[in-house]
Amino acid sequence: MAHSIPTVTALDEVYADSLLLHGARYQSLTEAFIEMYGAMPDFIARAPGRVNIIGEHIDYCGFPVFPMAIVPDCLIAVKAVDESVVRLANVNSKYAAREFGFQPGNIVEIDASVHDWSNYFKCGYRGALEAIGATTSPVGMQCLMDGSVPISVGLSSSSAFVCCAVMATMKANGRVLSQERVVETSVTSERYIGTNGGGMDQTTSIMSQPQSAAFIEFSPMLRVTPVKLPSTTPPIAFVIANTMVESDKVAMAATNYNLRVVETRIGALMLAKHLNILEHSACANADPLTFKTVMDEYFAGSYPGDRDPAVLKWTKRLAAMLEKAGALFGKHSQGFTPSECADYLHTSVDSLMRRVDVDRFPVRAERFKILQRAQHAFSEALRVVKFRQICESGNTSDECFSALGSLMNQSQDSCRDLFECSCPELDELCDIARKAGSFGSRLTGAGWGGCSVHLVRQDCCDRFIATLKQKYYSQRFPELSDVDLDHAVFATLPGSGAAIYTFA
Ligand code: NG1
Ligand code: MG
Repeated sequence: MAHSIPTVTALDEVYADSLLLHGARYQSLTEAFIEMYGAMPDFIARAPGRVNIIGEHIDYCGFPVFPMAIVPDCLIAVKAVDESVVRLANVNSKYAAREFGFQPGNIVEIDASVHDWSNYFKCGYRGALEAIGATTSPVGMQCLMDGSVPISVGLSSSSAFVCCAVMATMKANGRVLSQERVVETSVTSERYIGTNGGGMDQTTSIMSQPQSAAFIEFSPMLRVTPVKLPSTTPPIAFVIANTMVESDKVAMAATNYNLRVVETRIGALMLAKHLNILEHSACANADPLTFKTVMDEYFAGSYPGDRDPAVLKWTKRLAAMLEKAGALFGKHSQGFTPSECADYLHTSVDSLMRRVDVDRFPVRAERFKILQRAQHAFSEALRVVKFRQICESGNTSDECFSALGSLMNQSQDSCRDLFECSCPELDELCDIARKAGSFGSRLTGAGWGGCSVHLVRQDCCDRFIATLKQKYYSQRFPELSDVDLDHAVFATLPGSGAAIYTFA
């Protein structure tokens, strides 16, 4: 049966680039939707994945990060219907269709211990209903998803999905909230899955501007500044290379991701105590207390650096924090036991653990390596600020790219040695990449596997990628097909942020 399908249109013309790139995908998603549900969808929601250029594991410390949206994305075609059920299907037959009913007034339960692709949708769905206060009489929804972000490799397929579900649910229920509210809702929603994430991925997905990376500040409030990457001839590109080591962030959360969050939080409490500001209301009432808040409070008021240009101010303040952290934690390079931390803070282990959310996000560790985590966080924050400054300097010489690359390399070293979130495959891939001509190479996303990102001149990309295939992939993963390889390693430029598409 032939259907005449109206053309998909972008609500806002800045988002038209995604349509140009993926017009065919939108049309075939629409056709598949009609095939499945027998009617046109009302709209298609789109949210992209991201690659983090620099600023790893510091979003939850309150420090700025510098990611960009990528072209691969999550699309959900949606029709609002008059029944108390949400139907969710995927164009990829690997993911079986799901449906869940809802009772007026009841929230949707998410069992994070049972891994299922629909959990991410449920997170976004539940968060969106809570945000718009529509838990009593939401509409039913027919949904069909098409995702192109590789899964579990640090490119934020999860956040793309959650953000998309949040937008889809809000739109289906006739509500439009500000971008900031959508971000906030998506961040809280994704925590239902069991990881205590920062806000980088959702902010990038929702708020990225076309052709720009995003300098994201979280504190004192969320602010996104689009930053153009230096434009040169020949231009530069970021090559993403997947180690093919899957890192299951949810399953490993207690010893990896959530543990790092806890280590930085306890570090912030102890540092505030050391600086005699823990009782100040800015620190006492902060939930959570982050390194950034401690730094701001310590320098609040009459610090002479207040009149300095931004980069100089950051440099002075972060250097001072590094020194203070060194003085406080330096003798404990083996880490602190939970009771050592509690004693220092004159509190009990139980109440300290509650303060850092361990009841909601359990962790497992004998010792917290606070010195190393603090050193990473403060030095990484400085690298982010410097990276942005170079991008905005207007300098497009090779020296400028070497300087950017060197910051990326330092970030990788810090992730490997201080934050301990790299792995042998990531280290090896970065090594090979630097020898193959990247200006800089590092892991991207949470780490412990997943993807790496490399700054490369665009006219060298093909040769660069060929070298990685030969030296890394054919050695470690000779079974990969050419198609697999094209998904594993590819060049990318900044894509645009999330949008809702309707039909002309
Ligand atoms: P991944 O695991 O790559 O999606 C996570 C966090 C980010 C950030 C990075 C590390 C979520 C949704 N994402 O990303 O907030 O902390 O790790 O920089 O938890
Ligand atoms: Mg993720």
